[in-house]
Amino acid sequence: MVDAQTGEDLHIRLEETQALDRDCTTLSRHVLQQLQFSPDAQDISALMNRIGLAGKLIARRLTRAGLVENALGFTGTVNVQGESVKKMDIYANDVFISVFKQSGLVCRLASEEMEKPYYIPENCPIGRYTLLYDPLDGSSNLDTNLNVGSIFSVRQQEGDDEDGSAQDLLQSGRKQIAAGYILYGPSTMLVYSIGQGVHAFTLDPSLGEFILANENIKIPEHGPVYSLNEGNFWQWDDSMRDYIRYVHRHEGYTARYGGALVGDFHRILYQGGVFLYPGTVKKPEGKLRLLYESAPMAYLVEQAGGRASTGTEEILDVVADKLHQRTPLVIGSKEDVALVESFIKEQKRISNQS
Ligand code: AFP
Repeated sequence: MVDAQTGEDLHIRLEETQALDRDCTTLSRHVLQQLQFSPDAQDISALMNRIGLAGKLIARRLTRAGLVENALGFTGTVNVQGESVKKMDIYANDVFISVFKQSGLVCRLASEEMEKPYYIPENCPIGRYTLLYDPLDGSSNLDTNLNVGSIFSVRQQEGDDEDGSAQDLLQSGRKQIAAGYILYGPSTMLVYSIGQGVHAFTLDPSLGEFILANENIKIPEHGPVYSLNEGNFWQWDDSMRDYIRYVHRHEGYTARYGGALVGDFHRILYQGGVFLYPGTVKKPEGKLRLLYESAPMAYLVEQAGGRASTGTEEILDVVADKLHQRTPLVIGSKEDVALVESFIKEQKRISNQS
């Protein structure tokens, strides 16, 4: 269709207008739109903005890490989980702390890299939130320039935690008021939820802004991908081995595993399927941390219409009994999570009979 006066193609003009609208939805504007009538709108928007800033700083460092002396490799120390710490883990951990200093928003940060939560005295007591985070998830991928991510979760600060033991954090994942992750892949993406659906933003490096890419993402009810470390096959119990034999014998399944939860989960969020990190004989609770990894991802997947389970219980119902607690994780499309659970149930039935 052509404009009679200007001779301009109206379809092109319309497409340009729509493209402009889309380009203008930044992360903070999106949060404000979602929380229009809430008294917390400004605070949550500012908080998400700071998380976005942390993501930009970490992404910038990662882009050049191979060229910067001393950016990669190990520090020579081990963290509270007994894992070797990488220099980038420490950098990313400190970035989150520094972006929240003097913000007046977050009183305390708890991360898998720190034994105890970090208090920002100048933000307390006005800071009403606690940030829990995994600063650089999948950091073993760094040596080979593969994807990594940051995972975050926001909870209301409850009480003043005078003894610093963070007992108030030992509650179910349903206490989270926001959660999400930043994926450092070919592009940097931030995916978040504040309890009103799941939304994805892509970092436009020329603008330095996270721009809305996908709104209200819904995970398919079923998908072809199963994602787990099959190298642990003989460490699992029979139920997991039976599940794997089942997917090997049936058409329509395909394996994908990248060794970083954020990337593996991101694929499943868009394409459907299931990610698993089950317990092993030696470590029945598996590898992933409840408060920093499993619970935030569970919050997202439920918001997207999927499920997250330990295999026997919804992840969001699990009450942590310590800050760095681990938990088995089965997360993804509803039908695929239920299929895995059915093998666990069957195994229990057989063991109870014998
Ligand atoms: P790293 O941060 O030590 O690389 O661990 C990543 C992670 O916590 C999670 O992102 C992966 O899904 C999982 O561990 C991979 O563990 P495996 O190497 O045992 O498969």
